[in-house]
Amino acid sequence: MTQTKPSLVLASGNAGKIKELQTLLPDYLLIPQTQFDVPEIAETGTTFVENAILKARHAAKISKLPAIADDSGLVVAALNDAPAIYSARYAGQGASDAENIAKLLRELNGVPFSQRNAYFFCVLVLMRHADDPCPIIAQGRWDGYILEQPRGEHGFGYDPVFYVPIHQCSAAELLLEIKNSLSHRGKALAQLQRELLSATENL
Ligand code: ITT
Repeated sequence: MTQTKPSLVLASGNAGKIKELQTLLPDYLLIPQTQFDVPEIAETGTTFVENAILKARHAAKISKLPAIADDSGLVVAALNDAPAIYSARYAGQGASDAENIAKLLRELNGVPFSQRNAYFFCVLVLMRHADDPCPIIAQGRWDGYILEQPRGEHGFGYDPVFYVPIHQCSAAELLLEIKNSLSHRGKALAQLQRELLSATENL
């Protein structure tokens, strides 16, 4: 007998995230929010968790299905923790990954490698419905350093300048499976999945 997978709306317009989350959650049917004509919502929060809740609630409200959102970014110590929640729009609204990377490298110009430590942070929020008073919230962190030049072709966002010490390469030089096994998103997903096991029956 074939069992249908539970559906979750994925409240993201970022193709890189969608690909990683689909690989990480094979037991769920993840439906990108564009299929429900969910427009992007302004990310007006000041923390990752606030923005993730805003996005999940918005997608659940319009689709009338459970929704999962990812708010994530890069936190750089030498830049007083910027760009963080502004990572996607660091070089301005609608900036490309290349423009954001170029700005990051300009801001870090002259900073020695030992002071270029940084981490990616990811908050995942699952809301069973738009008025869910108890959303499932999970988070993960991935530590590394910011390189002086981009390297590698995989991944998205700041991956080409994020140095991964244990593999001695950039995140964009890692295969998707390896990145997922180490990353902020992979760790947040593992935490979320533990919670989901018990929550699924309530979906
Ligand atoms: P959605 O809100 O539609 O999901 P977004 O790209 O605007 O897409 P965020 O506001 O959460 O999402 O911004 C996340 C940014 O942080 C993303 O655009 C990248 O620049 C960066 N980022 C997050 N995770 C990353 C990763 O795994 N690798 C590289 N960069 C990442």
